[in-house]
Amino acid sequence: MKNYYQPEIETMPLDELQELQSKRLIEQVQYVYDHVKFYHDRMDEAGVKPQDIQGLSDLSKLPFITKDDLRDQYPYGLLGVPLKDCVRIQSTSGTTGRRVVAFYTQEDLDVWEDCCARAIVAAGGTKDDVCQVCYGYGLFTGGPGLNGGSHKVGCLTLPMSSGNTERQLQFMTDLEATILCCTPSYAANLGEAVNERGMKDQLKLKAGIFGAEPWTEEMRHNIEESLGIKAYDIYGLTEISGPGVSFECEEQAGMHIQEDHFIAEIIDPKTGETLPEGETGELVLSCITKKAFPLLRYRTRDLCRLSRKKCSCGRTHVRMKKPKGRSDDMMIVKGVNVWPSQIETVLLNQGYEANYQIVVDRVGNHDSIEVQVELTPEMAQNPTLTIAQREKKITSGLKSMLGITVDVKVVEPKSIARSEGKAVRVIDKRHLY
Ligand code: DLL
Repeated sequence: MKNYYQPEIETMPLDELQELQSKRLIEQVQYVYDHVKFYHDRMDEAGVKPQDIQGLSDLSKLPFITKDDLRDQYPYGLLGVPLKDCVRIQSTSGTTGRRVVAFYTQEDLDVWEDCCARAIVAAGGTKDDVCQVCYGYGLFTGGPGLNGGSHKVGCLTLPMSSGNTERQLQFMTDLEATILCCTPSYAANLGEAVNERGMKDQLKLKAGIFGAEPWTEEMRHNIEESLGIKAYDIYGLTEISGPGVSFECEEQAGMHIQEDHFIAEIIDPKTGETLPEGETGELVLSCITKKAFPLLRYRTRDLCRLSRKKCSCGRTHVRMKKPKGRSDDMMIVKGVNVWPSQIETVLLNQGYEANYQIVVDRVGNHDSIEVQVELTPEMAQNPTLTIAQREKKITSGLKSMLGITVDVKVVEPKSIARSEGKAVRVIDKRHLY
C-alpha cells in the first residue's frame, strides 16, 4: 500500500492533471484581473486580456511578478478578497523593505494544510504517529504549516517550536515522537545531542521532514545515521503559502510540486525565456487556487531543474531537484533569510562606507556570520567611540534588522582587500549548493 493523502489527485494521470491546471489557470487569471487592481494594470500594460489565456501553453504571455512588486504593494496591494475575509497572515523573516506579508482565507489555509499533510503521509505518517514540530511558530510559516498538516493526518502533534534542545529531547523520548519536522541544521544538532547523550536507542523516530534552507546529500546521510531515520526534503516559500509547495516521497530523489495548486516553470533568469524540461534555471510559480494572496508567475529566485521522469511512488506531479543556488544574493543563515543589502543599510546608516565583507561559515552544525567593516579615515582620526563600542552598536543594529546575532569586527581603514572587478562582499564557506 502506497502512502498518499489524496491519492486521486496525487496520482492523477498527467493529461487529466494538466487539463485541471489549464482550467484552474483560466479561472484564476480572470479572478485576479477582476479582483486585484495591480494585475489588472499589469496585464493591460502588457496588452494581455484574460481571454488570451486559454490554457497552460498561454502562461508565458503573463508578466512576471517579483519580490520588488510585493514590496511596492505592501501590505494590501495584492489582496484578492476583502480584508474581512482573511483569517491569517504569515510573514518572512526579512525586515523593512524586504518584508513579505502573505494573507490567507480559511480556504487557503485548508489547501496549505492539505499540502503539508501530503508531505507527512509521503514520509510514512498516519494517525498513529506522534509528530514533533520544531520549526519556528509565529510569523514564520514552518511551524504553523506542518502543525496544520499533522492535524489533518491525525497525528498527535507536539507543537514544540524551535530551540531548547533539552526539552525537545525530553518530549521526543517521553512521548515517543515518530516524525520530526525542523530545519536540517536543527535536525543535525539534535542528532549530535542524541549521540553525545548516548540516547539513540531510546528514540522511536522513523522519519524527518526537513526544509526551509539548502542542505546537501552528505547532511542527509549524517542526519539519517545519527537519528536512525529516513530524512525527507520539503520546499516552500512564504509568498506561495509556506512549506509543502513540494515534498519528497520514498524515492528521495527530488520533490513533487503540488501541481493541482501550483504551476511550475523554469526560466533563464537573465532573459526571462522559458527553458525546456531538464535545464537548470529560476523556478517560477503560479498559484491557481489561492484566493487571498494569489501570485501568478512569481519569480522565486531559486535555481533548480524539473523532471517529469516517472516516479516509482506513483505520483504524477513533476519533481524539482534540490535548489542549486539563487539568482539573487539571498543567504539563509541560522535559518533566517539574509540579504547583504540589509547589512549594508545598517552600516551606512551608522556612517560607515561600503567597505565591508561578510563571512558565513558552519562549524559542526552551527552557522556563524561575521561582518568586517572598515573605519572611515575620519572615524580613525577623530575617535568618538572605542572600537568595542562601535562593534556593539553595529551588532545591535544588525540584530534588529536581521533578528540574528552577527559577529562584528571593526577594522582599520584600507585593511579589507579592494577588488578589481565586482566587489566580493560575501564569502560563504559552507558550500551548501
Ligand atoms: O522557508 C518555508 C518553509 C518552511 C519551507 C519549512 C520548508 C520547511 P521562507 O522563509 O519564505 O519560507 O524562505 C523561502 O527558503 O525561496 C528557498 O530559497 C529556501 N528554501 C525553502 N525550502 C528549501 C529547501 C520557508 N528544501 C526560501 N531546500 C526559498 C533549499 C529551501 N532551500
